Amino acid sequence: MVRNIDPRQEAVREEVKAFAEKHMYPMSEELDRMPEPRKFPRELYKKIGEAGFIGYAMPKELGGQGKSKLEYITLIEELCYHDAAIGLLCAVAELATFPIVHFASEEQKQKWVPKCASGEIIPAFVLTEPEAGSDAANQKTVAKENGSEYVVNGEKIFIMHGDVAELAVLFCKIEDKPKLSAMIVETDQPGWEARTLKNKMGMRAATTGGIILKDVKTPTSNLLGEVGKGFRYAMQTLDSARIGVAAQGVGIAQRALDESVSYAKRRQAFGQPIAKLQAIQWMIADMAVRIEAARCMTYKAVQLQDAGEKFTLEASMAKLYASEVANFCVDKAMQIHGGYGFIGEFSPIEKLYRDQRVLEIYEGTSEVQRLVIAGNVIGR
Ligand code: COS
Repeated sequence: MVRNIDPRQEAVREEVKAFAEKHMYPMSEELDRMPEPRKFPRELYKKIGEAGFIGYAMPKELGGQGKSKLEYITLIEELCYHDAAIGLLCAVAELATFPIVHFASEEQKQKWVPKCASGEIIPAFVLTEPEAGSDAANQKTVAKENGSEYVVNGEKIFIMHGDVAELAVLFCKIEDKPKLSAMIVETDQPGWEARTLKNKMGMRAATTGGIILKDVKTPTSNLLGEVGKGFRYAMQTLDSARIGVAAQGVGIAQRALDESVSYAKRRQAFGQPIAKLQAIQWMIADMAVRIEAARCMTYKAVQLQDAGEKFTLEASMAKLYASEVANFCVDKAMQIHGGYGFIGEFSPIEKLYRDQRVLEIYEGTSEVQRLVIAGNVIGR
């Protein structure tokens, strides 16, 4: 049972449920089991855009729905309850568009945000490199200024939607400047070579790309904000996106709990439903308590964000905790379901198990969250 902290959340849940029944469940298995080479689900992405979900938290004047971040986080939680990989399609669009909404010039915003919000174009947040994951500032990708253009060379990896994105918010160094900068790149430029990474464990509906940049050109007018502020923009974007990952965790964990309760009431052993067994009840109770705590932390972080207050610490705490809770709950759900959990044809538990694992890795590993938390608690 999910208790809302704001009446607007119920409307979001209803809206998502209706969408999920019509558009997500019919596609869910096909997208998860699609053989390699995997294809990005453009048709579904378009439908998500038409439903207004991609631009949910983006400003109305830029073609978004102008919803509060709390409503957006509820959207992600609820989408991920039904299918986390499909929910991720939305979360990635928000992650990639956030730096444009918040740090771009008015002209840049008008040019790109409405197209991202509607789902007409797919944006990607292009930060991680083969040797710069957690150590995000240590980038090797370099842009050289040549008249009115930047010429970019480098390599990026693990970029969500990077294989299909039409627009990239790219982080790199500009020549000899020591600090990162951010720029917008239209990916139809010669030298932009993107591929879909293969054999992903989970979250398969949302594809992941590897990108090589060979003399890729972008106008200097596509610089985002100021030279040298890229790392700060990336961190502020990730602060926001980490609440989204927490919401993914809450949605997945709640699904694992609901599936477990329903199964435990149906499944008979030793002459009674296993829900009557204390061993099962304790697992259900441990799941329920953790989900409640993760949900409270997630909503607190996003309420701070909506209030315009600093929320770096709370976002990291929520992301760390909710992703660990998702892992815990899915593992317990697997134990409760036994063989019916381990074999994918019988229940969604096997998919939940694969989908949740990346939450402790992307948008800052659990170890990075602990660094951020300790840095905020202890001080520098
Ligand atoms: N908001 C605004 N500014 C921030 C910030 C935040 N949340 N966090 C750091 N900054 C700023 C600092 O104020 C500092 O600014 P100045 O250079 O002007 O002083 C600068 O960024 C560097 O800060 P800091 O020294 O804390 O950075 P570190 O290199 O120590 O950061 C971690 C280390 C590990 C926290 C950071 O690199 C990180 O989050 N890594 C993970 C990256 C990630 O999530 N990757 C996933 C990619 S997306 S799937």
